[in-house]
Amino acid sequence: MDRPLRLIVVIPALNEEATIEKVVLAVPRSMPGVGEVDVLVIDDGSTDRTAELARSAGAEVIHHTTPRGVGSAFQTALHEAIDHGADLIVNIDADGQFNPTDIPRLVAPVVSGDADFSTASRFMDPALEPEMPWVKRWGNRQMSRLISGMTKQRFHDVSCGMRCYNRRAALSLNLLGRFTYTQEVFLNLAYKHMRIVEVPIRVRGVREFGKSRVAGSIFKYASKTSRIIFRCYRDYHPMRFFGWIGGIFLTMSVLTGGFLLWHYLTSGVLSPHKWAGFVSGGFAILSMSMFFAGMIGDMLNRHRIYLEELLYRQRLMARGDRSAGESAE
Ligand SMILES: Nc1nc2c(ncn2[C@@H]2O[C@H](COP(=O)(O)OP(=O)(O)OP(=O)(O)O)[C@@H](O)[C@H]2O)c(=O)[nH]1
Ligand SMILES: [Mg+2]
Repeated sequence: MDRPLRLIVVIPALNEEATIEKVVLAVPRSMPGVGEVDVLVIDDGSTDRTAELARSAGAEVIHHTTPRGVGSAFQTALHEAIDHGADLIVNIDADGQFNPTDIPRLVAPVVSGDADFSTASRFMDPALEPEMPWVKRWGNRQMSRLISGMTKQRFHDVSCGMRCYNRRAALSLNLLGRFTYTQEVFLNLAYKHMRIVEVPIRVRGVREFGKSRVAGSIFKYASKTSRIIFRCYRDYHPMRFFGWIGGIFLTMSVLTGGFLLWHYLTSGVLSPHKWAGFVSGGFAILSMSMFFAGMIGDMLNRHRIYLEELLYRQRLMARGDRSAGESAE
């Protein structure tokens, strides 16, 4: 870039008056490779003094009249930061779990051009693993395993709310999850072959004040995030997604059909297991319909790629960026 990079730090916040001021004030205003630093707080209908304290600490505040979820808040933050001309976007939480003075370490691999996206990692370096309830630690590990399997890349922490995006990564993100964004971002960027780097950073495992706004109920968190993750996986890899389900149905059909065939070959009659023939046929039909769903999904996926490319170029044009040549995927 022939001009200093502009960094915008975005902070989604819901009733965080106890910590928001300290977090905004602690954001370093200069760091290597960065010219300007601004802070943007996305206040999701907080009923306490979050917005007022954020503003008095020097942040710009964007309001959602009613809570829409941290996923929606992050989407607003992303679009606002792009419209504000950000070259780099960092997101951190408002509850003080992340130390803003770690931002220079987080952005370094992106500023140097080694990565399009970097995330703070609580589990990459065992020496930095934070104290947290075992179920949360286990849950985080399962999420990392799932996303690593879906992207065929090894990740240690896919649920941490402290990340940095370069312009290409930010402009190519198209997120749909309202409840949260953390894992969907990984899938979105990994499927677009963005260079992803984890930076081991010490994070406070349990928030200092109040109860979690996102992970209050582990079951609610698990079910809502799984829905976001599997819908994203389905859209990017429909043949794999429906292929898996179709394969399970086909196995059931072969097993029940095989049982009936074995019974017939050993006894010379179909009774009393004619039911296995109907069940096998039913599973075969389900399996075929899954394969057709996969084919249709694959056709839609091609349109998704065209659309995302269009969106990417439209966002570049809107910014008056000369580098319209580069593509999102
Ligand atoms: N704008 C907005 N921000 C939210 C919402 N829910 C949570 N947040 C913010 O998102 C960040 C992460 O939420 P947390 O509740 O800390 O979630 P967590 O870190 O997974 O859970 P803890 O470890 O218990 O803190 C915090 O800054 C919250 O204020 C929401 O609905 N809207
Ligand atoms: Mg938190």
